Amino acid sequence: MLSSAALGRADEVIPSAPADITLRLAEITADIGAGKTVKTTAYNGQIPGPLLRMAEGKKVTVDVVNETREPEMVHWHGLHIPPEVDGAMEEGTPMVQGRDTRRFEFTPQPTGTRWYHAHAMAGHNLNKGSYTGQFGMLIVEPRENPARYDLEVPIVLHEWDGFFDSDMRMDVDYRTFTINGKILGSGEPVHVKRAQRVLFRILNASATVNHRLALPGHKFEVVALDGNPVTTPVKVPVLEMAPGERIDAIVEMIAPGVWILGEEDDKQRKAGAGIVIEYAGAVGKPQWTKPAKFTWDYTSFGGNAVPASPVAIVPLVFEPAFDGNLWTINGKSYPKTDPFYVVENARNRLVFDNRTEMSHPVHLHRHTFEITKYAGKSTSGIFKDVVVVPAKSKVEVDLIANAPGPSLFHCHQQFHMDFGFMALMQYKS
Ligand SMILES: [Cu+2]
Repeated sequence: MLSSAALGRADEVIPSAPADITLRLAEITADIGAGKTVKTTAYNGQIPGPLLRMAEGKKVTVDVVNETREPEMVHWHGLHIPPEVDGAMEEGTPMVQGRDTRRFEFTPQPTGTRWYHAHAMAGHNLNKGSYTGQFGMLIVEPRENPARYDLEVPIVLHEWDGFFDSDMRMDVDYRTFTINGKILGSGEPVHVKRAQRVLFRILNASATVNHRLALPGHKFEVVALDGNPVTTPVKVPVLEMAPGERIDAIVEMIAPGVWILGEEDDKQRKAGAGIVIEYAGAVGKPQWTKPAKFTWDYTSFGGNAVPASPVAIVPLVFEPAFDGNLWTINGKSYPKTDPFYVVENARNRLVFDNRTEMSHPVHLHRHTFEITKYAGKSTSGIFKDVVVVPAKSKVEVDLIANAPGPSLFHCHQQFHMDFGFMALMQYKS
């Protein structure tokens, strides 16, 4: 506790000096365009929350002012920070009680596209946790920016008006989708110029929905996954992202016009999942054309280095339980799951063995892992904190365990996390 307390603090008593950042949690009625509003809890009265920029290795203080009646938690997704401030009750981060304020202090690392969001159980309440407006992008800036681009555009996906699509209440569906808090056609277009290199920083802040995005007439050069530069930047026509994932992609503006950057699925795009990209001087109705069939494959961005042998191999088996209402890790559902153990300062291999009929985007807090084998294919140099484990497949990831303390591991699909798909990773003593 002592060593990590030196790196991160969660204080109840607020010193008089103002914090670097203040996040005010309150219920708002947000105008999302097309005559629609949503009533939800959000940060600083806006959706998404403010785009935060922090400098690598420079300590920050954040005041979380909870103006709601309910205890809340802000999780710093993708940061390697101590459990006391990471933002997960299960790791020991203190909740911010209703009508209370707490100051968090930590040193952000590593650099890249990160994000912050609510971390609470929602169960069947579709107005809680990641179903709400409590999400925002966080960029941890490197001392020197390695990428060459002319314009940076954050793209944040979310959805609203959730409902259960049957009496069984096992699958959540949505009536409305937004990018950067607005229904397609309602927000300000992204203004670009011919020959510009535009860096899109894209975040799927959905509670439960996978997205596939395209921009007709253009390709995405994927330069980073979950904020971490890839070994082999490749141009692709479609980006695929599960809840929690981020993609940094550079688009060369080579096709003047007015376009829709949008979800491939017609139903979701027509329900709002898109944003207009407008070239200077171009006029007319935003154009959409369906992309050619494309299979997203993480390993296309990887290399072929052979990883060193791990000192420990940790199997994690995912199975449904009972009538499919619960998920299990190694035979048990959270909170009854057993912690799994890794060896400190060593290479540990986690083997995700998905024996279920659907894919799961699993997330490990406070660490970054490297994909070493994906559905039978060896790869290297792809560093992530969320990875989609396809149905009936195995994914192996290596992790250098250098952030002692409890770390939460869970499916980032909120409805799966809430129904058992969660366990704690601990360091062997
Ligand atoms: Cu899942």
